[in-house]
Amino acid sequence: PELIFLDNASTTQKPQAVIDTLRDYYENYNSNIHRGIYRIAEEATAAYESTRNKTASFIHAEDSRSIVFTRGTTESINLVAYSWGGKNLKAGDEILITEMEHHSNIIPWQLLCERSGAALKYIPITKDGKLDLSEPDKYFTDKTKLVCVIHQSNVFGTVNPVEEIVCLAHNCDAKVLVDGAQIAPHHAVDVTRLDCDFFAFSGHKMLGPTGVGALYAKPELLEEMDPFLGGGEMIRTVSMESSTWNDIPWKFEAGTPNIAQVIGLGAAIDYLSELGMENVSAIEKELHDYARVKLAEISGLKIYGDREDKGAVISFNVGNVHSHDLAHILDTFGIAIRAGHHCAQPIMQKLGVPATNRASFYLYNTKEEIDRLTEGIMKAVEMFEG
Ligand code: C6P
Repeated sequence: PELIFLDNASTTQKPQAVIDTLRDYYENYNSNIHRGIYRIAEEATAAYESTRNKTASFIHAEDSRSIVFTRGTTESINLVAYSWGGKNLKAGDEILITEMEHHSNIIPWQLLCERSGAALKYIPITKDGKLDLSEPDKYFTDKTKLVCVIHQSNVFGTVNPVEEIVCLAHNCDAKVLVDGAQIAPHHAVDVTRLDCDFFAFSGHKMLGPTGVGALYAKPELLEEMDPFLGGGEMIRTVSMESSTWNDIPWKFEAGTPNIAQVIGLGAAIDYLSELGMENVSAIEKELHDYARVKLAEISGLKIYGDREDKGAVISFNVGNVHSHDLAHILDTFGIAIRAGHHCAQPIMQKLGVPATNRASFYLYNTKEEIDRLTEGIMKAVEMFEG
């Protein structure tokens, strides 16, 4: 009960409503979906498919066929790399990403470049944690076929100008994939207004269970893409020689999916929708504003990419204290923060540091917890530096 959990960019705690929903499925109607001709199987199918509708409304997608359930952001991005990238990229083409990306939005493109012969280019970041879009013509060219960008940085909290990037990309006929892992839990998302082609996010970072997330893709793209995984349920017909595919989005959901987790994600979306995403953002902004002021009181503490207009994520180092040591000492005070490279090693290289500490806030955190964090850091620094 005393735990202060400030590692919400990594994963979030779950409300009782989500835990109860998982339990209800396993206790009362556990069965496979899309297959059984009996009552509980129909109930499970309806609950699973109703999450698809909720997910579409949550991110303002017009057509629920544009929502593919995956294991999370990482799988969603890999799905696009294989199924869209495999068909559409060749030597001479370019994939444009940024120096701010999480490894999940770097590695799939490096692998795709190896397979296809396409080249990977990076939009640079500035020292203060922003994308440097001052010379767009250098990066957005007629060779650019795909642009992949993180919406909110998991290291700095910077919210990138995705609408502007989508315009620049579409002007050169490139598709855009948005890594929405850190935006979907914290701010209202409207994929229709953004006009992005793909949007990936994870359920566990927005109060939902682990093992579930989604890929939004424009339906016409899903129609023309090849399947990602082969197996049951993604087919229409199978003969010994060849097969035909199910309709979208089921063409991309091979095998028995994470049924309980998808239904649990539906409960998380209900919870957030009832609160209202504007209220979630407002709570977090207040926490972030407060934390910036409090942490600034600590002598020798440096915040990376510090700015007012960003998400509630603060990366910092204090004096010469190694981030792992600080996180370890804070843990002994019952405070959980993340320390390390945050799966964003190119950012660390750019900042010239091996690692940072990171405190990331969510709607259930409080100002008292931020006071305890501040006191904890001061005590830890005293221990290390005398
Ligand atoms: N970032 C963090 O502590 P998965 O693991 O597939 O749910 O999400 C991957 C991912 C992709 N993009 C961004 C921007 C992310 O922040 C993450 C996950 C966690 O920062 C764990 S490394």
